[in-house]
Amino acid sequence: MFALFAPLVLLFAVATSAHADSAAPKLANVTVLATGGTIAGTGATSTTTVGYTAATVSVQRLIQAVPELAKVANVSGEQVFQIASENMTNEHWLTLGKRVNTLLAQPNVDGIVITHGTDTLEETAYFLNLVVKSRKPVVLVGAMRPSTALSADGPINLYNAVLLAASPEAAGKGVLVALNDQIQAARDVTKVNTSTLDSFRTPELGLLGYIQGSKAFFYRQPVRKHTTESEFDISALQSLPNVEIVYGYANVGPVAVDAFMAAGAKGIIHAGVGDGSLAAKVVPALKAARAKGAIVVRASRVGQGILARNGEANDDELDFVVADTLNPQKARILLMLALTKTNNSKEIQRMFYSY
Ligand code: DAS
Repeated sequence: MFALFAPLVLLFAVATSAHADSAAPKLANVTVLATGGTIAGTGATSTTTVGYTAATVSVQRLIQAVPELAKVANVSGEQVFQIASENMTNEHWLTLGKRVNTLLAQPNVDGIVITHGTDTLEETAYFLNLVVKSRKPVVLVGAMRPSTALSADGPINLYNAVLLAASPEAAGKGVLVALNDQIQAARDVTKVNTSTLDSFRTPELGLLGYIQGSKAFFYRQPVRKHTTESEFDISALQSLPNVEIVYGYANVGPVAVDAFMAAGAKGIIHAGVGDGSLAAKVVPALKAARAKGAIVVRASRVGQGILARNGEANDDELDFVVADTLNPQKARILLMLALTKTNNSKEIQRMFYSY
């Protein structure tokens, strides 16, 4: 009797499974590149939120600790580095940027998440924003508490970052930073607190959106050029030009500028007080640096606002560049990449108004 119905049962089974397959959305392929940091950190007790060891947990264990990842993406992991991010170097950035571009050129990679220490996360994010040659999502994520802590933020931050990297809406918006349920732009985000969960902010220019209930919500997108619009190419680079930062404060003198120039700096970022003001005692050293061919960029230690050209100094006469709204650490990154293309100060000023 069953033999009569077997073909029908088989037909029904095939039809439902086909329907089920067609109903179930295909998950994006997301690669997690791990570099270390607090998100991979461990402490002696569950209440150790300072004085822990960063960069001890492997990428596989980070992924295994969040089984929910399998619901939002097909996740694979690579341990690129295992360092506290205060030890990030130009060489690390070149290695990471080249790996990201190699992976994103593969059709079976839909997005990338980079787990990273929070101390220099904003810098790595901005560097990648200028050198990634793809519109596919690249999301940097960290944590403010080590993996062993009560209410560790790493697992939910990683889940949100993978979900964001798997989201079609995240494509073409430049490199993104996702902590604390917020989506920030690589160019403008900065760490504003030494230890709290909401340390990553974009104080005046604003975050891009939120991640809530396993979904990404965008409300704005970056204006400045990034990723596929960028003129910078690191594929053939083995090093980056030596650019250093000098800090402005009451009573500052020329020693730091002179020392950096003696060490072979090709660019000086001056993190000045206020609107990038130059103390009279520093100006001769900066002029001498420019005369030796170094590019001098006026930035501000203040943190927000436009650095006005020909405001606190006659940049046209001094042949200096101004950083626009980039903080000193990000101005350094743009100047390093600019110097791989040109030594022309007017061309470099154009770049600071474009990226
Ligand atoms: N030392 C910090 C770093 O690796 C730890 C962290 O906050 O991630 O950036």
